[in-house]
Amino acid sequence: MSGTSVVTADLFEDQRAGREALAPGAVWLRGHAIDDAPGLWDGVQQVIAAAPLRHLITPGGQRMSVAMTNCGRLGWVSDRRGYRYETHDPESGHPWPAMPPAFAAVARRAAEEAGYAGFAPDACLVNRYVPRTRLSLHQDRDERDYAAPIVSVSLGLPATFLFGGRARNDKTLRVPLQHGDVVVWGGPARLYFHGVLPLADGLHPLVGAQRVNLTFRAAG
Ligand code: MD3
Ligand code: FE
Repeated sequence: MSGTSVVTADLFEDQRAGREALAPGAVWLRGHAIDDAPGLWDGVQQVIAAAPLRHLITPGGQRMSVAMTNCGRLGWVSDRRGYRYETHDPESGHPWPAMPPAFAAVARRAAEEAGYAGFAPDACLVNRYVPRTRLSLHQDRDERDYAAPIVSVSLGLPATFLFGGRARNDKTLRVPLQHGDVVVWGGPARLYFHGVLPLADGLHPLVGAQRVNLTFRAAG
């Protein structure tokens, strides 16, 4: 075998090693989007310029500590009336900004890698965490079809993700998500409870003192 082939084989092994099953249907692809991160980060700034990050209000009247915006045909919103997907940004009255082509490409490739060929997200929720921001345990149930997975991409500071089970009281697994990690949530895991612990202080060389998470959804 030539030296080049050996190197190629080793890289392949490493990539497979970066793949971990977290639960039935949930596949953690460590570092899968690391080379895409600068392009994704550019896209995030364009989206935020068109549809600024904002703190949504829960139906119970609480201000969410995570700041959010969306791109794609549909965007997730919350207010006193409930949780839902909308075609227009309620702050501006304009359609949500288009999904940058690089976003859809990364989501599609990751889904395919996890066994979901043909994933075509119509919504991308952008979540921004600064230190001490947390996301309490919840399920994602506002999408039309639970057969499609949700693909998440982490950028910036690391976070501890909590991954539970079908019931709110099920014990939770702690997953240290890092810049460039992608997780595909399909199958039974699609409806499992999950959340994010308060973000720790830090400074990321590309993203700064924050974490941005992209979740790609087939919502409509
Ligand atoms: C497991 N976001 O936006 S991404 C969310 O890091 C959300 O911002 C978190 O939970 C974040 O709803 C976690 C990982 C994730 C996203 C959706 C899931 C995990 C999931 C849906 C079902 C099961
Ligand atoms: Fe969620």
